[in-house]
Amino acid sequence: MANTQVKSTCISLFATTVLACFSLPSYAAKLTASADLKGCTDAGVSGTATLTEEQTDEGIKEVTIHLKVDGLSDGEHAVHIHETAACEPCSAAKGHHDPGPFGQSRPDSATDEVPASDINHPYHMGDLVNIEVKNGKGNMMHTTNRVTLSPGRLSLFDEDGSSIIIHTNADTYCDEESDLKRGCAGGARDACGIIKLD
Ligand SMILES: [Cu+2]
Repeated sequence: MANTQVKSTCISLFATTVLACFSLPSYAAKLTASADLKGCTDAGVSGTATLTEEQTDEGIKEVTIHLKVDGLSDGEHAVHIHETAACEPCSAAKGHHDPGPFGQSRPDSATDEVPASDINHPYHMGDLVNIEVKNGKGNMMHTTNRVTLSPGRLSLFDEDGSSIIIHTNADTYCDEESDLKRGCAGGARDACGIIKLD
């Protein structure tokens, strides 16, 4: 009797070990990156972003972005991944991450005399959702399959890297049929952080 019990315990332990071995690779495959954000004009603004890539059972790569920011004005602010790993000045981050081939990456035309005719917005690969700031604190969690951390056509780590930008105003998601309304992608830039692989 005692022997049988020991045997069945061993079998179930074995089964647990095998299951654990099979589920390990999905954890090991997680790729992570992060960014420290600083204010573009206000030194009182700071934030962090963490980015985690996971693969679905079908092999689709999804990146979950967790963004926290302190010191911005209350309300909604546009958030995008911009096309260059540079934040000094914040305009150095250039337009929105968009490997194309059809789009232009520059929808921010609040100060331009002629609006940019960038009809790809809000469908650039780097276009995210607004972050809401309450009592000076903002928190956003968003999952996208438009970008990857791993190598490939949608990778944020292309030859000139990428940055994350928080804008002064909300992204109204610009659904005009032709030229976009000036500033519909959030206008001026409030905070920027270069995205780096962990
Ligand atoms: Cu932007």
